[in-house]
Parts: sequence; structure tokens; C-alpha cells
Amino acid sequence: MKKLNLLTLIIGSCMFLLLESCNKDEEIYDPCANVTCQNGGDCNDGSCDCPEGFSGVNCEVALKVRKNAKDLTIQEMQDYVNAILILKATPSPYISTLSYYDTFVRWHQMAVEKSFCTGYGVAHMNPAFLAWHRKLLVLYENALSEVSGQDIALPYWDWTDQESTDATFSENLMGGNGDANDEFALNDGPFRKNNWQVNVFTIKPNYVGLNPHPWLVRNFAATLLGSNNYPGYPVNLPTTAQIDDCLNIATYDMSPWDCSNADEPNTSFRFCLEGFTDGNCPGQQAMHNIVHDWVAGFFEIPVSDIELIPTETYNSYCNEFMNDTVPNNVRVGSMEPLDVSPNDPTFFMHHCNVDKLYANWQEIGDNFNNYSPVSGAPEGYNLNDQMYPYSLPEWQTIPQMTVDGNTPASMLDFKALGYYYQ
Ligand SMILES: [Cu+2]
Repeated sequence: MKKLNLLTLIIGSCMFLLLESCNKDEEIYDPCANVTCQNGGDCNDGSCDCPEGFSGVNCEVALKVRKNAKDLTIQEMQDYVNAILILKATPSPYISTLSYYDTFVRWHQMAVEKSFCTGYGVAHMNPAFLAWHRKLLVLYENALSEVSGQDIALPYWDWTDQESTDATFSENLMGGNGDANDEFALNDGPFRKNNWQVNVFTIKPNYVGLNPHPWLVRNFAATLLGSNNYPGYPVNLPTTAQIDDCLNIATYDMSPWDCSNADEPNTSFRFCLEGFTDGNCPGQQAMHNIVHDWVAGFFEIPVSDIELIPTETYNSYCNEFMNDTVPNNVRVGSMEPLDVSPNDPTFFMHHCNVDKLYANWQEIGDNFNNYSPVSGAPEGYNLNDQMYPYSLPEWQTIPQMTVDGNTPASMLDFKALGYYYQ
């Protein structure tokens, strides 16, 4: 009897200890036990699901909010414009002969110069188009904050929203249309003639005589029909339906990875958003490309005799002179010559909308890691390639340049870059 009781006691104790240790095991394996999510984040399977506006392992990083231009307060508009004017007056930490603002124009031009020499796209007409410009915007946003001492978030211009267009081209932001009585020079707003000087000029020989002035020129939606080059098609802002068509494409990009595949418009998101519509490079334009046309405009000025003027430009990247002839009565606005279109600060509000649509596409389809090609395409196209000219050795000691990385892969997660869109 006593023996049985003792056995029961022993077995009972053992089971108790076993259960206890089971309970303890459960506690040890709770993946959220040691995770503290800040700012209202919820732990899920050991990692924090952060509320909108926060990022980081513990939701400790407050993201910059990039807003629609129409939703900025007057103060936010003034802070943004003042920061741009300060950037224009600040010496460049990268290129000693230029201002900090003009460095962004030059980087864009360097990429285009390299495209001219190599025959393949560097910042445009290739899969890295969106990553290359995302990097430019992050550098620009951080530089504006750095020089102004304000926490600047880039605003975007929603092309489909009239209120956004009105706010973008208001006195408080980019100024309005060019002056019809002054060959469409920009004569209002903070970037008007005599208040904002263009210092980096196009090296596209077919545009050098068409865009000769050291001030900004805009002629909204102006087009010269019937000519092959200026641009020969109607120029309208993209519609919501056109944007939805692009956002609905699941494939990021596909071979031949440029603008020469007639099948790509309906099958490649990058091709669609960049704005090619057929297999002809450049061909009829849409989306991002046509917005450059829309802001710039193509027009004629009165001259006594129409003649063709020879033009010559120098391409420093490949140490080459390029020649063309241009009609002396045709002009284009500042957003048109591909290489130096960032001379007009509207460039950055336009590209912020391109980047927003890219972010929307990434979020809608859970496409954060959807990028192609991974390898095998020309240098600069692949997921882990270095992007020129950010990758130049002389800038790899500057933390602002290197902190986020220089590859398409390092540009995929925009929240990790410190911002989101509202
Ligand atoms: Cu560009």
C-alpha cells in the first residue's frame, strides 16, 4: 500500500515537472516575447508590423511623408522652394565647378552622355530607369534638408488631378506657364528669369539651338504637328485610365530591356510607365515621357528667313563632337532636352509622381522584390549592378552617396530609404 502511494507520488511529481517544463518551453519559443514594437506597431511572428508612417525593426523610424502638391500648406510650399533656392546657391560637395543643385542636372546629363556613347540606356530606356531616378530623388530630398536645416519631404504632381496641376504651377511652387510675349520665358514664380539661372546646357546637338537661353522656358501642351521631331504628335497629360493600364501589368520588365520591343507596352510595367507606346525608339510618347513634352512645349518664333543652322556639341564622356542642323525658328522648353531637363525644378515634382506610381505598383502587387533582369543584361541594368554616375570612385567616400547603396536592389524598399506616399 505504502509502496503504491510512493509510486503514485513519484509518477505524479514527474508528470507535474514534465508539464511545467512544457509550459516553460512554450514561453521560451514565443517569438514576440523579446520584441518591443514602438509607435503602435504589432508583433507578428517575431517581427513588427508597423503602422503607416513608421519603419525599422521596432517601428522606431518615422518616415517622411511625400504629399500631393495640392495638400501642402503654404508654409510647406515656402520651405520647399526656399530649400531649392538655397541648394542652387550652395557649392557642390561633389563637383567643385557647380552648385549643389546643378550637380543633379549634371548627374542626369552624365548618364545620358554615356548612353549616347555606348548605345544603350543608362538612366533611361532600360529596367533601371525607376531605380536610377529613385536614387536621384532621395539624394535631392536629403540635400534639400541638409542645406536648409528643414526636414524637407518631396511633393508630387499628380498629372491627372487638376488641383494638383494648379498647385504645382502656382506662384508658391514652380511658377506658371511661360510668357507668350517673351518667347515663353518663365517670368513668374520663384524660378523666374533673372532669379534662376541655367548653367548646364544640353549636349544633344538637335536641341542645342532650340533651347539656347540661360533661363527656364515653358509652353504647356504646345506641339508642332506634321514634323518628325518637334514632336509630331498631340501632347496631352496622361489619363487615369492610362495609369491604371500600366499599374495592372504584373511583369516588371522583359528582354530586350529597352524601348525597341513592340510587344512591351502591354506587358512591361517599366516600359509602360516610362512612356513608350510602340517598338520604335523613341516613337510616340505617353506617361512619363509625354509629361516632359507637355511642360516644355514645342513652338515657332517669328524670323525673317527660315534657315537650317549647323550645331556642334561636345560629349565629354566619350570625347566626341556631335553635329546636327536645327531650324532657326523652332524652340523647345527646358523640360525637353533629355540630358538637362532637371534644370527646371518641376522635373523633381514630376519624377516624384513617377516614383509614387512605382511605389503604388510595388504595394498593389506585393512587388517589393519584383525586378528583372537579375543578371546577364548590359552593365547597369541588372539587379545588383552599380548605377552610373553614382558609382564613380571619387564619390564613394561621401556618406550621402553611399549610405543607401548604388544598385537597383538597394532602391527596391522605399520605406527603408526613409519615405512613403500619402
Ligand atoms: Cu531622367
